[in-house]
Amino acid sequence: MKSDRSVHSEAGALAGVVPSVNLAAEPGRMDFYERARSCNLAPLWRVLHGLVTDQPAPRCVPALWRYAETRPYLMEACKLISAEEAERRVMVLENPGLPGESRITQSLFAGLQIILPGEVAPAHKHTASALRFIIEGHGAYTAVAGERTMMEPGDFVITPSMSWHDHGNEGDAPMIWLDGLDMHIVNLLCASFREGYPGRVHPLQRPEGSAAAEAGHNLLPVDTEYASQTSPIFNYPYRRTREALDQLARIRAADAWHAYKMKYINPVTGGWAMPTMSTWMQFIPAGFTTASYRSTDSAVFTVVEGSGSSRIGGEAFDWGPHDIFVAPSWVPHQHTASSDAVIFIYSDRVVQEKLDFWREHKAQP
Ligand code: 1HN
Repeated sequence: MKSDRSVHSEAGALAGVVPSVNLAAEPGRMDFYERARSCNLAPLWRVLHGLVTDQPAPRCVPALWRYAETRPYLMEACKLISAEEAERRVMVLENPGLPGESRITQSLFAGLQIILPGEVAPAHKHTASALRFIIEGHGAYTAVAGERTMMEPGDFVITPSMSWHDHGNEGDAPMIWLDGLDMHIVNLLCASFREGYPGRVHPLQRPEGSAAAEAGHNLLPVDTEYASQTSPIFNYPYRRTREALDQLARIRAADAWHAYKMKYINPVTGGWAMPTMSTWMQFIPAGFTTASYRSTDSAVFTVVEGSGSSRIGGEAFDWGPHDIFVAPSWVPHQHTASSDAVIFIYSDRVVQEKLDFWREHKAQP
């Protein structure tokens, strides 16, 4: 027979139980539950409403990483370990609601990578796709599937699933970027593979600029077949993104919820640039406050230019250039720009759309 205390703690663990379950009758069912457990059986009625929640119940919480606070840790890491020894010298942005899980949201990874002049991050490939959003520095390249691209602040660079990639810094200052990866989605589905390249770097197979020449001008070579679901453009340069937002802001009024927000697209399909992570760049003019918005995709925001503040749920976060913050699934958020602000955003929206899950709600301004 169970002690009173264990019966009480059992009842306490029943948060999420079906409301019609008579808790007073539960002690009389314990023997059945225990025998069932020995046969790897469990009663659904004790867990049902925790499994199927009325609305999103993210463990991920609103959070902000100030660049002034994170950058010194990146510099210190450089004194402790080389890019080569680390394979990738990355400090993981861990959501405070998900400590030790290498998650910035429940589905997404974020980290800040630093590479010093002369260093190489050796070639490897994996099932997970990666995006790089360049924060600081000049003169570093990434090579993807045999083609190099030089990275500049504000550039959005893609490493598709299972493509060889290495990075190198040929400049004279540290280079820092944000890495966004989908490995938690890959791992949920138990589909992860990884391989290291036998050499330090993968051989170059195409001249720099090939991808941009083929796919970067709203034109595609007539007979090329594109089998991948990832955009053939693997560097979306900031200069052109910024110009696009500038032009949009000249010809139309700001949207109440998004101000000016443009999505990065795959020119082959017109859809999102990556199959597992949606990406956008947003421009919020000085003095503008966006109306409260929520959607089922948790999103990661990286400030490129300007400063302002965001309300995310009940919390307020002030931000400036290179700060990174998170709005969890279904938590209402709104932004106020105190100077012209440009923000890079990524989320798992594209996955949710493909699975018919995605929802949004726009509060009336
Ligand atoms: C990775 O391969 C890179 O290639 C960066 O630069 C960050 C985080 C987790 C797993 C693999 C890169 C990563 C990563």
